[in-house]
Amino acid sequence: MSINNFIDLRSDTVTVPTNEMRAAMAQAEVGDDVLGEDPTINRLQEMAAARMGKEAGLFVSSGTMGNLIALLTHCGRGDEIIIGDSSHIFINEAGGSAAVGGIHPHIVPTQRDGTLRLEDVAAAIRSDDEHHPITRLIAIENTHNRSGGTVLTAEYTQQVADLAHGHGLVLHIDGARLFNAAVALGIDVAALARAADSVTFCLSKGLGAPVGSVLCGSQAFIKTARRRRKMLGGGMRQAGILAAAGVYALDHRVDRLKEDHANARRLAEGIGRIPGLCVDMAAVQTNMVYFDLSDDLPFGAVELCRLAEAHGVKMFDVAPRTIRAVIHCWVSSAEIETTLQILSEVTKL
Ligand code: TLP
Repeated sequence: MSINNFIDLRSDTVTVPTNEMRAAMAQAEVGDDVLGEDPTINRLQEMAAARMGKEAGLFVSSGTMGNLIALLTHCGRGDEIIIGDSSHIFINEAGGSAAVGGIHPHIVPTQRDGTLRLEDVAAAIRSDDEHHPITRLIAIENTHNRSGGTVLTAEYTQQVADLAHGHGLVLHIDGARLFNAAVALGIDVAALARAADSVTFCLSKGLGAPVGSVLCGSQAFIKTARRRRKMLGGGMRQAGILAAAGVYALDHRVDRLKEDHANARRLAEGIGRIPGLCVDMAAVQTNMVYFDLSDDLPFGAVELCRLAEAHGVKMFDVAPRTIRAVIHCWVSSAEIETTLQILSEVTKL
């Protein structure tokens, strides 16, 4: 099951397409998508919109591009967006919305469970004063990556949407792993997306496609988003070959995410039993395990990752004493056990 002979837990972005997915890609009907004539892309966009409970969808090259296009579509230069201080948009998207769109980020603290406190968001909304930027949008992230892959509920999402709409703002969801959230909650993904004005989700993470995300929203929103995508050079041509992997993923790879969640829990429980390592089990809700090195271990996260890699397990050090392990379809339950053995071995003093 491993990828290139490693148990690769760095991210679910490392997943490679299965033979069945590759066959679907090879057989895809294609056309010029800038002219709207790629039947496979059109199909993926329709499927995605239907799943999200939105009118329309737009196939984009990545989660980062989906978020950027959403922000460029909702906001103008000098407008302000309210986002979490540990959101992917704030930390990991190269400042794209500021660089490309002149959009001003107003950050509020992300809580341990990945939510933003409604009071903090409300306090961040600007008053009508010519000194201020104009608040235009609130963005939340579900699942929340840096909080451990934590799940935001439909009720919470609705509360943020009500707050946004009550102030004439829009709500965008970075739903890179929204299907993980829906599977963890055992609900229809549309229940998590419905209240938002736009949502983007990734095909190239736990769903196992090699490329792509879909941005969904109203017909009018997607019409403008298409123009923004073109502006960014993201108008692809016969990309139905890529979209076919997405269609296959939506048809065949969603329900199995629960296996990844079960494996993540098994890994977390095992790590919790290894002296020198600690896990906050409350944060292990989907396919991610963030764990800390206790002070008595004489080395840090970089060194532990290096030792584990030398034994065939790749992980990312995300802070000096914190490591992230992400479970996906190329990690078997047997490899969870192997990983635990290796971690016990390399942390022995
Ligand atoms: N996250 C990647 C890295 O960029 C950190 C990962 O390995 O987790 N939103 C969220 C919540 C994400 O976690 C990611 C990717 C994205 C957006 C961006 O997706 P891509 O990589 O397709 O641009």
